[in-house]
Amino acid sequence: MIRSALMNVMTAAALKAGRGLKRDFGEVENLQVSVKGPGDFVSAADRKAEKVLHEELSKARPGYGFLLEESGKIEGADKSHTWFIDPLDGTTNFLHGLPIFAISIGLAREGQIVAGLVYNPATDDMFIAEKGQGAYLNNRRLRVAARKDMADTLIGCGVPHLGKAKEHPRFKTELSEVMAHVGNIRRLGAAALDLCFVAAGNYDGFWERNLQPWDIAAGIIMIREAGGFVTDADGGHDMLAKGSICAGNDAIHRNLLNLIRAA
Ligand code: 2AM
Ligand code: CA
Ligand code: CA
Ligand code: CA
Repeated sequence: MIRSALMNVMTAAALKAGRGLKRDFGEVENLQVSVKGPGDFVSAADRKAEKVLHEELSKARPGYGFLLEESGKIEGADKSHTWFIDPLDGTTNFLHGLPIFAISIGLAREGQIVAGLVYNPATDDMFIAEKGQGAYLNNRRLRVAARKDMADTLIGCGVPHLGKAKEHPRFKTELSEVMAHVGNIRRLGAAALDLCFVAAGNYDGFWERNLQPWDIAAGIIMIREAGGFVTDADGGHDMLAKGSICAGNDAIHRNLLNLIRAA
């Protein structure tokens, strides 16, 4: 695998921010935590990592715009490029000492996602993908799972948190519909990593609603470059705008989409 200049920039920024996250994860009990809303937390670790990512990527690619979870939108002179950044996806896991969290960096050019990186500093797993170049985990080429029979599958999902109480009834209906047809279900709590687990063939499929562009931009290109299918929960391609996602190989994606649409 030949890593592009762009991917070197993204990797260096993620490793630098990841060193800070690793340190903070080691003494998570001392971190300053604030509440954004019901079931919605942010810590000093999220903010520090975001600052490093913004600084490093601005230095390397001056003028590109940003959409950052904690700082929001930062316009750049270059209107054709936007970074979608989640400095810490899986904050709840992080704060509970669970090593299932990641930095997520997606890059869009003229509205198309062209590169993605998801890095878990706790496990040193680095997922990268570039348009037309494939998806990789630590230099190993990724391919979505080949299973076609729903009864054999392991399906990931997201559970709406306390602040999304209005979404609970719909989720419960979807969950019972999906549970009636698939082998088993998982909920790990870090959407960016969840999508990488589809790309790597760990999960056969995944669905979640109420996500933000920074949660999924990198994971979307990861799955496509691993030969998978990704749509929004209505079967269209407005994942970033709608915040819903359904993914898998050709057959599993289609079956899963039908189950949640019928729910
Ligand atoms: P976060 O840890 O970066 O906030 C898990 O289902 C996904 O939902 C994660 O990507 C998580 O991202 C996100 N998430 C968790 N709590 C959230 C909240 N209160 N609002 C929006 N997204 C949330
Ligand atoms: Ca958050
Ligand atoms: Ca997130
Ligand atoms: Ca986050």
